[in-house]
Amino acid sequence: MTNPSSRAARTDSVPSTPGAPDQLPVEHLEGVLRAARAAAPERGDHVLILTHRGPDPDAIGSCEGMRALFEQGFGMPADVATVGRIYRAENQAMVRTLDLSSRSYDELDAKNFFGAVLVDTQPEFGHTVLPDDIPILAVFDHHVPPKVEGAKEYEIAHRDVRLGIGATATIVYSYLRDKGVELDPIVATALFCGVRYDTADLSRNATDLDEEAYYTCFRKADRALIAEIAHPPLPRDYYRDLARALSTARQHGPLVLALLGQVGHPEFVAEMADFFLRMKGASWVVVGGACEEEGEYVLSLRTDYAFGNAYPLMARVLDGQGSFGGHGHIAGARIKLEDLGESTIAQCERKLRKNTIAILGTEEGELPPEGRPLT
Ligand SMILES: [Mn+2]
Repeated sequence: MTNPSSRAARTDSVPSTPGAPDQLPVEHLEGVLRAARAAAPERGDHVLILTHRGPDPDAIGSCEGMRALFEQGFGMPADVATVGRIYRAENQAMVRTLDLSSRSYDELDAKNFFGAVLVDTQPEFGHTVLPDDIPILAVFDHHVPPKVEGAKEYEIAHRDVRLGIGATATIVYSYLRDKGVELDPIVATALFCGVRYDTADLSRNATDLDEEAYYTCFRKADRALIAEIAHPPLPRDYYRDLARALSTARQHGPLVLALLGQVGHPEFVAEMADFFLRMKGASWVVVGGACEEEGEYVLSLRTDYAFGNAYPLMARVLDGQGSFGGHGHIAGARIKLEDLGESTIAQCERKLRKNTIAILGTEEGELPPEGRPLT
């Protein structure tokens, strides 16, 4: 997740690393885990590693790095568990080509674990499922925590949230480095992909530590696997959805609007938003699609560097419907649908189109409401 406009401020911000001033974060973490293990002899000796729903490369890479830290650095068996399917071809390729093993969250037996850690997310975030009966001992993240009135605040013994850092994988890398764990090619590749995708190859939000993680991991990584992950085979459905996105999208002055009806998965909506924003003359983009598995209409909004904040625009597009979040030039939203019938989706899209065009109307003057096809 990125916010280019606040790069300078974020890069200079002081990391909130836990522990005493003369103690390395990894020493504090190890102490927390050992104490929790000793305090709960009736529980299993495994640590559970969790991340947000629909994990991205930074989340997946951070999980694998953590697993290496616990197993090789601390001698503690660790399991990674994920919630929700991984859809994007690049992310699936990462799991497949690196042969990463993660368990489905639903199949876990809680008593095997004396504690859990969260990477690339925080317990207060809505897109994160927390275990009922496993204590969360540590959190590693680089996102700004949400301010929700009256929301539960979690007491976490080791909370390492560094807003200045480009990727959680970078934070995890620093623990492995400080503990002296030798990175094998799989772990190095996983961490490299995390830093690479969250910082766009160090082009945004990248600190000196991100740079160190990126180059060190790259040197130890398997380059053939990196190439495979960057250019994975795409399913036939992908081309069908792409053709529809291209024919459905309309340009209204600086806006590209593409409401796609039903789509295969939510990641496709975000991917198309990024894709359309690259069009010359496009300053902001709204893409939406209904996802059967989620029973929701998913929206992605992007603005270019000069255009400004995505968040207030998304508020106007939704006009009170659904839930949304965002920062900088990126915003995402979800609207619960009663059913996924054609007419329900069409009605939802009519409203969204009207709200979006209304924003233009006030800023761009007279524009044809039907817009101009891209192709
Ligand atoms: Mn991240």
